[in-house]
Amino acid sequence: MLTHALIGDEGRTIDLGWQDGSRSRFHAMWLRDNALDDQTRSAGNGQRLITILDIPANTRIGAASIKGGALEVSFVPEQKTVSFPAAWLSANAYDRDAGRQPGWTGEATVRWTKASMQNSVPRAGYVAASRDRAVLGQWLSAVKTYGFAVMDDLPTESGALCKVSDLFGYIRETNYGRWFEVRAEVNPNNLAYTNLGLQAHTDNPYRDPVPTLQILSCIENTVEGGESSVVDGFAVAAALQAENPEGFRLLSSCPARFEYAGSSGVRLQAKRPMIELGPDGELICIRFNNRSLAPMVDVQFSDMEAYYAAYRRFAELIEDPSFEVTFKLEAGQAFIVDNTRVMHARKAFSGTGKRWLQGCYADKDGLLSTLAAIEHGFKEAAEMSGQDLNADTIVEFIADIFERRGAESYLGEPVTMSEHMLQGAWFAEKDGAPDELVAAALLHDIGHYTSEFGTYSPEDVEDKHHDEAGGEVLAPFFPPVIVECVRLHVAAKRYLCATDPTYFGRLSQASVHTLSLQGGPMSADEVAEFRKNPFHEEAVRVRIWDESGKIANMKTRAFRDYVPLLQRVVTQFAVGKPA
Ligand code: OGA
Ligand code: NM2
Ligand code: ZN
Repeated sequence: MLTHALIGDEGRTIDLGWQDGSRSRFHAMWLRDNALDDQTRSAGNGQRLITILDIPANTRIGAASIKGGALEVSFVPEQKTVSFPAAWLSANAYDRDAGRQPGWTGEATVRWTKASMQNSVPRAGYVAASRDRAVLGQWLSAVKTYGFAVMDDLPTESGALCKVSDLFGYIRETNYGRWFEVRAEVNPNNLAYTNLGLQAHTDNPYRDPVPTLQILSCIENTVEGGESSVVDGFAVAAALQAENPEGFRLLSSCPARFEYAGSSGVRLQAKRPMIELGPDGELICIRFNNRSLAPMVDVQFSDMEAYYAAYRRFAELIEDPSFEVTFKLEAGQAFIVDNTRVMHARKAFSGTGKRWLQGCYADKDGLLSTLAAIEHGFKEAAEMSGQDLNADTIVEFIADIFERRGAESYLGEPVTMSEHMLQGAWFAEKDGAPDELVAAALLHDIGHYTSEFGTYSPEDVEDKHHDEAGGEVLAPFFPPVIVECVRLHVAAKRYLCATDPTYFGRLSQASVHTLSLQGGPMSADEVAEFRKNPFHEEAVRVRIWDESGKIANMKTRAFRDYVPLLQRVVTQFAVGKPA
């Protein structure tokens, strides 16, 4: 809640007061640049439409007032009036003390040691993570918070590690390939490919930019030894800083050199510190790899002794068992590390048995983006018009939307929205479909009503497609098979058009028209990708009922008749879900 707004500094700043007595000042120029109106930002994608040069250099606040939980500001000389929601101002306030020590990290980072982590290693099953966005969200969130996580239940086949990166983003291909085999070889081009133990390290510090994630998966591990361990480089760096601030300063301010020239045609080199701080002192990256450290030539002669002492102490701390979390990867398990933070090691292993791992690199921006999108979806669902939505209230909430808005027309078809969805459910029932698929057919177009599921916010810049939007709002309450059928109902049409020669002929005129907007029939690659979805067959069935549900004046059940069925699937899902 805003309590006051005082223009200061001849309109160059404004001083806002909050209910709790705190204040935040903003600059006129900053507010103008960040205006939320659709002349300044595209309503569709949220991108800024103007440049700094479109804003007069002498921009001032001419008038300001608080109106209904928002700040209204008029800028001169533009004579432009815009409104900033209080929640937006509070979330974006920048008027606070700098006061952070070098080596700080944000709240999202939690440092760990063996004592805090060995018995609570973050993990998820692959099948659960691929079907349930909540499980995936928790797993990704652990990677963000702790810098590593284990994944269980992968297929024990070559390439399975790509399934892990597919969950959140993209593989970073390098000279080692899209992925690489990690097993003992006769003429290894890297000590990785021997049975030697490997000191805890980050991978590829000789690359710039460094790969920010590494996935290591296990197909077979029947050797003696060969355990994996991980060490929180941020925890070790903090320990070093506490006992030897000058050493920390040297490792973070002098560039080290890294290189790799182990195979022909490759001479990778990078000049970066072992402990990297951002421009504001934030701890952003650890690079530590004895195998590829090159001669250090950027440390002053007078600093070199102290630099080496600090490097040695850093290494001692890294080797200290109290920082190390150990596990032995079994066939079908993988782990992911934030390669800018968490170091990984392996113990030496014997010649008997077989150890076959595969590794790949990927990047954290994609992982964090996927996590943020999942969290945003859940938040939106939770905030639904201020209602407390849960397994007991969601069905009534949806019934209410149907009743209020079902009569809206279904564009280009001779039926209303609710007739269309009820017909789909009816055809599903007639085919003897299980409850889940009847529910999916009934709810498949719920994405046209997602504005009901959250308060409109000017930060909402996505122009979501109704299929994805529908899947997103249902995900917290309905089982994955329903969520996926809803999410894929447009894709299923494109799939059927590509794979069933008779299907196109069955499309209504309006559906033919939208098909081209939706990308036309799928390509062969898209078809292969679609078939990878564990629910693709169900999604196709739902699509066929969807297509049938466009009959004028057909008699169906009422939405109310489906409430018990919907409640059954919601309750079953809620009961089956871990707390
Ligand atoms: C590596 C590596 C781990 C392992 O190759 O860089 O860390 O368990 N390997 O073999
Ligand atoms: N491999 C496994 O960074 C490194 O050189 C560690 C990387 C060869 C891709 C090994
Ligand atoms: Zn490695």
